[in-house]
Amino acid sequence: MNSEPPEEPGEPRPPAPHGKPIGRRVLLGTIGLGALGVVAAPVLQRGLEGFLGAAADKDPTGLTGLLPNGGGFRYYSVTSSVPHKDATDYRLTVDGLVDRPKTYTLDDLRALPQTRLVKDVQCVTGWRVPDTPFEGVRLSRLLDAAGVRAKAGAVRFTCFDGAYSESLTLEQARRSDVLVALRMQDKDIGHAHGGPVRLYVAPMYFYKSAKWLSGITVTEDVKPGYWERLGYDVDAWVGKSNGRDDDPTS
Ligand SMILES: Nc1nc2c(c(=O)[nH]1)N[C@H]1C(S)=C(S)[C@@H](COP(=O)(O)O)O[C@H]1N2
Ligand SMILES: [Mo]
Repeated sequence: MNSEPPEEPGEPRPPAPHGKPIGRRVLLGTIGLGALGVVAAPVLQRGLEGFLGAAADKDPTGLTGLLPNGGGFRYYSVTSSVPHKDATDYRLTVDGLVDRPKTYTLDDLRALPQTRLVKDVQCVTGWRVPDTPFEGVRLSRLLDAAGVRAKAGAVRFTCFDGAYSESLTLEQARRSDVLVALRMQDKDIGHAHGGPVRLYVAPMYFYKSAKWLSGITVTEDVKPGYWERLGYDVDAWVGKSNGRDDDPTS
């Protein structure tokens, strides 16, 4: 599996990690037929493809991404409701193939050195928010503190919405532009944007940036996340993964 973006945009994209990549339109058709059973309902209500993906389809220019709709961001949640957590009850657990599993409170995370990144946010359906500041703790710092074991190869992320998950290879997870983010747009991350803590994977499509982050588990191999089981790339490099080919708005 590639852990760095291909050098040239014209290079063949990396294969999906498990099986053949599914094009977005094929995926939409599949969901439309209800063939995905249990996942279809939440996807149709709130999900990337069912709701906003369909909106993006009606806007092949991608210009809706530039409209003043809450600073350009669109709200996504694959669940219809998500509990609210704050400094009193938020917890982030780091476990799996590590020597020192640990549970952090929000204050624990705030006390660690914070890194600020200002990059573009890019959703796979085409909308983009340029120059968005994110601040938080480098994921690599939390991994180093936990002591990743030699046989580990990947990291799995889970969320307190109870449904979403994401994955990175260990090499991707250790990049300096991957944050456990506490702040976005120079504010504490609010509930709608996945607060109090979300992942921020700057070089990849925004679906990698899991909201309402509650678990970081070091694993041997990549466990495909929510959208990845529906055909999206684990290696979701902006402009160089399967979002691009299928999406006229990106
Ligand atoms: N827990 C969770 N994280 C998630 C999602 C989600 O549905 N649930 N959607 C992803 C997608 S597809 C996008 S584009 C961004 C949207 O973030 P926003 O709601 O802050 O704009 O969150 C990503 N992280
Ligand atoms: Mo997205």
